[in-house]
Amino acid sequence: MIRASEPTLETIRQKVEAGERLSFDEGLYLYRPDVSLPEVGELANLVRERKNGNRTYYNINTHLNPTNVCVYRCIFCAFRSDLRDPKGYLMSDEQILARGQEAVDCGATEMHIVGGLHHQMKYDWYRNLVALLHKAYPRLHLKAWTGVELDWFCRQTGWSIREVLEDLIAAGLGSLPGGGAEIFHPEVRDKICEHKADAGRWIDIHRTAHQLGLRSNATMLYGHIENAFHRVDHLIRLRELQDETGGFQTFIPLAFHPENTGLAQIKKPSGLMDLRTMAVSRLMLDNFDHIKAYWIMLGIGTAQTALAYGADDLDGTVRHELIYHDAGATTPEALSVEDIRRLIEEAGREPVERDTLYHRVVRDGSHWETAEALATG
Ligand code: V47
Repeated sequence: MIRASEPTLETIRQKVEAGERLSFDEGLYLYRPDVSLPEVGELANLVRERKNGNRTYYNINTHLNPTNVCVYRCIFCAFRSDLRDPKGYLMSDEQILARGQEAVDCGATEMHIVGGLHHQMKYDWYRNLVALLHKAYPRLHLKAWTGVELDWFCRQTGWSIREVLEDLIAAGLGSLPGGGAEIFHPEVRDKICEHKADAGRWIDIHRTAHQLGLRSNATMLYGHIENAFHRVDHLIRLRELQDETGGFQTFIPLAFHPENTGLAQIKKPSGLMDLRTMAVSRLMLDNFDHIKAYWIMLGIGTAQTALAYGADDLDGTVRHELIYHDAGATTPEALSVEDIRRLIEEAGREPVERDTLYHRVVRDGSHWETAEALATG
C-alpha cells in the first residue's frame, strides 16, 4: 500500500509542472531502478526546455594540467604522480606559454587549468602561471584551480580564502571550475580522499568566490562507492549554496572511470546510470541554469542522448585533457567545431557557441566577439 506521503512519479510530475522544488525523498525515489527512466528523463527535459529552450551550448576551449605531481593520494585518481615517478612532470613557463599561443591560434575562448599539488612548488608558481598567461593572452578566459587547490594555497600562504582569491583575480583569474567536489558526505569522502578539503571547506571557497563576483561550476563524481543517498545529499548541499549566492553557472555530473585507479575493481557506471544521474541532477538543481554532459567522460553517444535527459551543454572542443584519459577514457582527445555542432544537430538541438560566462559568441575563424559586445559597438 502507498502511504500518503510516499512520492510517486505522478506527484513528482505535478510538482515539476508547477515549478515546485523536489524534496530529498523525491530525489531518492527518482534514483530507484524500478522508476521508469524514460519518464524521469521526460520530466528533466521539461525543465531543460523551460530554462534553455532547444539551445545546446558548447565552447572552444583547451585544458592545461601544468603538473601531475601531487601531495594527495585520492584513490579515484589515475592522473596523479609521485615526484620521482618517471610519469611525473612539471611544465616550464615556455611550455605553458606555447599552450596559450596554441589556444589563441585555434580561436579558443577559455583555458581550463587544474593540476596536482606539487610539494616543491610554492603558491607563487601557481599564481605566476595565471599572471603569465593573462598578460600574454588577455582575451583567453582562465578558468582555474579547484576548491581543493585553493584550500592548499591558503594552507601554504597562511592567507584567508578571500585574500588568496583577491590575489588570483588581480593576476587574471576569470572563474573557478567545478572540480574537487567529489562526494561531499563524509561517509564517502573520508574513504576516497580523506586528506583534502572537506565539504564545508569546498562550499566556503565557492561562497567566497561568488561574494567576490567570480562565477564557478560544481561537479559530482558518481559511480564508485557512493549510493543514491550520498548523491542526493550532494545535490541538495549545492542547491542550498546556490540559493544563497546564485554564483554557480553549471553543474557537471562526472562518471567514475576506474582504470589505473585504486578502485580498478569497480565497474564503470552504465549508460543508464549516466542518464539517470543527468536527469535527477536537472530535476533537483532547480536553481542552476545549466547542466553539462561532459562528452569526454560520458562518451559521445551517451552525451548526445543526455541532451534529452536534462543536459543543455556539451562542454567544449577540449584539447589536451589528461585526467580522464589517464583513467581509461576512450573518447577522442579533441573534437572539431564541425563535429560538435553536428553532434548537437543530430540530437535535434540548436548549437550555440558560448564563452565561459554563457555569452553567445559570434566568430569568423579564430577571430571572435560576444554578440553583446557587437550589439553595443
Ligand atoms: O575533481 C578524477 C574527477 C575532476 C577521475 O568546471 C575523475 O567546467 C572520473 O572537475 N574518473 C576534475 N572522474 C575535472 C572537473 C571538470 C571537468 C569538466 C568540466 C569542468 C568544469 C570540471 O575529475 C576531479 C574528479 O572529480 N576525476 N579522476 C576518474 N578516474
